[in-house]
Amino acid sequence: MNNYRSYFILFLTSVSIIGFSQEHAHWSAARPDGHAPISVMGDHTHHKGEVMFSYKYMPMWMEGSLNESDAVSNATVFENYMAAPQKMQMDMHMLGAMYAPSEKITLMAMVHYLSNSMALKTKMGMAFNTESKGFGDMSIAALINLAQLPHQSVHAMLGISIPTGNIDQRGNTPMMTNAQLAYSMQLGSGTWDPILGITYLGQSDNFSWGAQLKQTIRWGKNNEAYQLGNHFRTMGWAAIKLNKNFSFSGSLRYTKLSSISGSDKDMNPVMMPLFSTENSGRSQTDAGVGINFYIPEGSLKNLRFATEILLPITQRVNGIQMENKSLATFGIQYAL
Ligand SMILES: [Cu+2]
Repeated sequence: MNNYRSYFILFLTSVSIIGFSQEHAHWSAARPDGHAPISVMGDHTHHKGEVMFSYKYMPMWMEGSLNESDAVSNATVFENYMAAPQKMQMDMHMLGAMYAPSEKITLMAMVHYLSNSMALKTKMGMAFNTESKGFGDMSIAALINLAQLPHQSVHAMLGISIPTGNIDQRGNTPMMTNAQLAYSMQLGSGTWDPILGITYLGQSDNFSWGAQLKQTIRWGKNNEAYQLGNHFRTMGWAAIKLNKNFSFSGSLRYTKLSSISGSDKDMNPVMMPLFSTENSGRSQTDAGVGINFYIPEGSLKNLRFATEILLPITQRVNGIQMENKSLATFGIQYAL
């Protein structure tokens, strides 16, 4: 009991020393690990009057099919479907802007440009490709500072995804000309979707860490008569500051994507697995490593470059869906 009491007193003393003895005791973004791993959106807030622009390129690769969590062959897919997806690459380009009208609130806007390509094979052995590209859904959000503790901070995210992405992407296949492409090849949700999140950040002299919970809530049905599944993500990360320019990060991320409800009548579910909403919804855990580079002074002050790669450790899909292989993020950020 005595031990606990002395640890508690020691803890309180050190918190008070950290809390009251330092001039700049607040959490600070002005260091390489002052931003989370680059794949995390809305991780940081800005001081009043600050503006930041960012560009991120996020390619994602998929290959082969899973039945729940087991790999399945083309032959198995052909037992029930006319075609089987082989490989898919989804490239996302994101342009973002942030502006803080006050210390309490930072506003964010993001525009997405998507380019998707899927290689398939028919039951008869013919290989073919489908492609889609164009603007995806835009999003706007407010980040609200809830707490500024010594070297720690908490902020909430309140946002909305605006259905600017086209959901009538079509292409020619050996089975049909001008066929509606699969749900995952479409460029948006077709619905106005609220986004809610909360982020916690902490840092010491040479380390930083954080966690974020985020939920996209799909709202109503789109004009193709379906609704994408809710999208829940939670991630935790830790980074080591090597010097004033570089930091390395490690992260863990859990994603749960719920099933699609309703269905697009232009998609015949026996054509291929991804045309059936039974084959939608998945959960996945990823591990990531990243590097952040930051320029703290000079004419390029507040310019950042960062990259991160996330690899799935476990994934489980509903029915038969493609297997996720990896997600990379390359980003540039510049604050004025
Ligand atoms: Cu920013």
